[in-house]
Amino acid sequence: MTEITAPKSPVTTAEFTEGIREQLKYGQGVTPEQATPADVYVASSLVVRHYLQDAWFKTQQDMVNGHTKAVGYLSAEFLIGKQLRNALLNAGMLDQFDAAVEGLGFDPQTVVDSEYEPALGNGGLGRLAACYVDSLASLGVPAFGYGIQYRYGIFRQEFDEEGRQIEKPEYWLANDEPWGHVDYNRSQKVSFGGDVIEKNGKKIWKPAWSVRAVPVDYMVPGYASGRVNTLRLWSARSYDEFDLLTFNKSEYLDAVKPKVKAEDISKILYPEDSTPEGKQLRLEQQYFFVAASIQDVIRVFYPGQDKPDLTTLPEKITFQLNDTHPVIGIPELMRVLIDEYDYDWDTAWDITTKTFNYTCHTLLPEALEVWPASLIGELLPRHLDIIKEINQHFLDELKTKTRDKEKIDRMRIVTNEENPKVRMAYLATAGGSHVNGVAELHSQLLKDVTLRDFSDLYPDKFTNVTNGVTPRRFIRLANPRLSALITEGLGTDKWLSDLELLEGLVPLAKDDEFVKKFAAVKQANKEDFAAYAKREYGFDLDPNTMFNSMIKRLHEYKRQALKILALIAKYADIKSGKVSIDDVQPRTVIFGAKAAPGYYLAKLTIQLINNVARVVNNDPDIKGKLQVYYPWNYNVRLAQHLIPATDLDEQISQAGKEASGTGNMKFALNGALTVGTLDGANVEIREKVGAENFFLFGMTVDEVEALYEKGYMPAEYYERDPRLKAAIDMVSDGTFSNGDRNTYAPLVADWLTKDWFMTLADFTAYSKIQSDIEALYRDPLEWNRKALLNVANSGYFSSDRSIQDYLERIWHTGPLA
Ligand code: DL6
Repeated sequence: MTEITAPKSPVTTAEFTEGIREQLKYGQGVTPEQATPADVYVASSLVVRHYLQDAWFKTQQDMVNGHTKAVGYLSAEFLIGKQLRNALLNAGMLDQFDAAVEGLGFDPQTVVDSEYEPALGNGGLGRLAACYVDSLASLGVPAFGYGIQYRYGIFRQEFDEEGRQIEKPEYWLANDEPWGHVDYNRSQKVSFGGDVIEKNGKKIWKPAWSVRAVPVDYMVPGYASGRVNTLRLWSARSYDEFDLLTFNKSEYLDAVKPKVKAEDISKILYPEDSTPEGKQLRLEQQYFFVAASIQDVIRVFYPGQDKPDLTTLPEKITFQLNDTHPVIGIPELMRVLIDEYDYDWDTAWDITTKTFNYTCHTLLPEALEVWPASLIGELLPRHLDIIKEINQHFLDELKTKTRDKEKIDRMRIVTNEENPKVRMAYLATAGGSHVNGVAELHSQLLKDVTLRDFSDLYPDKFTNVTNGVTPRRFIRLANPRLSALITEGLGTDKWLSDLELLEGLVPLAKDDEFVKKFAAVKQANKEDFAAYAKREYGFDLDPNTMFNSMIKRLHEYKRQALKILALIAKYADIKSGKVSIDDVQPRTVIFGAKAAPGYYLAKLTIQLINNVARVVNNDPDIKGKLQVYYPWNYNVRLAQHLIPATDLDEQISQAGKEASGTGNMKFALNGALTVGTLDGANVEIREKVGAENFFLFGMTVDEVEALYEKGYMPAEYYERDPRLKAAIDMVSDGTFSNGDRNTYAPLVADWLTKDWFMTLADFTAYSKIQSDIEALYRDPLEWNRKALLNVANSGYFSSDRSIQDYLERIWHTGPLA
């Protein structure tokens, strides 16, 4: 008998129906007959909120009145994805919703699809934050996610006639947004600019301007935990609707300028990912949300107290800094403690270092934020003072730990140069209790390379927490067929909150009948995806081909170029007759990726992929055996459709560059096989699923380093491998640019002369592994057996496990009693 442990629903179908009717009537002002699916979506969301309200109150009360330290997850990005279905699942109301909506004459899927996706993140880092708030609530750990409610999320990607990326604003708040509760009565004041004066030996900051930080609260219901946490996203509002003095001079437009400037702070998410960014507005955003969050925590945990005992702060909350973006929180907490609550330096530093921890999400040195001290001084003059003082104290401490002057100099938080800079990763490492990387390999490289001096002198600060993903959204919601089969195989659905139970599927990989059922699930998902791609993009995918996906940000280190060059080489093989078309294993390659708007080579790669797709898909010689599709505007929704339908996943970054990856985990959990390098979490995935169930290729971190050391000459690889040469020549000769030889010249020049991420050096190995992949795919039973073993052995990659690791290694707290 199958044990179903789904969360107990707080509502009956009749109550849900009545709730929708009420909301339609009093909220939307329409009758059920007049209502559109979008109206029903809004009404249903409000019904869900209504039934979560008591659990939300109780969670907050227990958090404030109890003795369990809370977690404050500070993140500039929360890529939460659509809310309704996820909230219904976690709160146990899915069936009631479906029945109620159908009863009112609507299709539940159409209603759910009416939700506009909040795209408040660039990629992995923001999506991880969303998985973590889900897991925190599901484990019953009291927590706040703190971030920004950007009015414009990551841009909407379109392609023009030439296949180039066009960026369009993503105004996701243009429609009703029923999830965010705007709480004007709990706003906070955040100030900027001005001067620091000294009075009676005390420094006093006289800011020049302020904005009002208004919290917009999103409920985060845990799966079957009965707990509802809060994601508090700050929205910037102006205090000065009008500057009346200016207005009286009849300069109307100037009069609204202060409002516009203040509100600009939460207007737009920076569309950068792993690229340096030095804009003032970004620093304003960072300070804006952390300053508001710190004040908010004091309000929540020390209500109504003029002189709270903030030495107890580290017992109330632990702040996790999600990358360097919120690191300005360290000097801010120091400022609050010293300037506003009169603590001395040492006490303030003790509180601060016990309260903060830092997660690093990159290995690219250029992605570690470094701010010009002058900019910080202009915007936050008191903070610059404090940072300089932290730097001085830190240097003094280092002198007690080492005599190596060069090392001490290398570790400066504020650099010693004419125009000094503040290294935010160093500030975070010095100012927090723990530093973690996001996969074993990444954490090791952080210690050995990026933060080596720090790990030498402070080895105990460093730890690892391998990333994870929530099985609720990425298996149960994205892949209902597989979920049902897992539950059938295990005889329980408890795996949704204890993912390591998937191991129970291992013996079933020997059962051909079960493997065939598993194969049937994949096939049905592929057919669904083909229908979705037709509907949404007009693509004609053949579900009887291998679906091979590469979805992630477009970045040179991730090496979409390797994939497209291998594809071109295959095309050239067929065209030249080197490979008979009858021997070609039919394959559909699907890309999904946005490039930062200013990232020229990445955007040129997008153009190339689109044009390879155009040429290959329309070439009658190929007879549909090789198809390339690039659905635009890759987002969480597309991921949820594509991942369950994928046979082969690409994780082919240069070893030592991808911090972790989380797509790799989602694919393995949905029964795709991975072709990948020994990079990021691939290393652990391969260990868990078994080397024989993973297609490994390419140089290792050590080999990459050795080649850099020796002097890398990409042109040698071009000359050495005729298939690579043929592929690059086709890019140069205008095959994919209507005969124009200039279009891709910068890309080709980069490959042949620079190729920093060694795409060319790994090409031959990557091409070779393709024959193993194709040979296995020709044996569906064996392929699916291995794919099933991927599912069975990937339970470790649940974000619930990651959160358990954070609780034990870093936060030292747990669930509410
Ligand atoms: O940790 C989440 C995610 C990792 O899975 C990716 O490997 C990593 O590239 C990404 N990092 C960033 C940081 N960019 N910056 N700065 O997005 O984090």
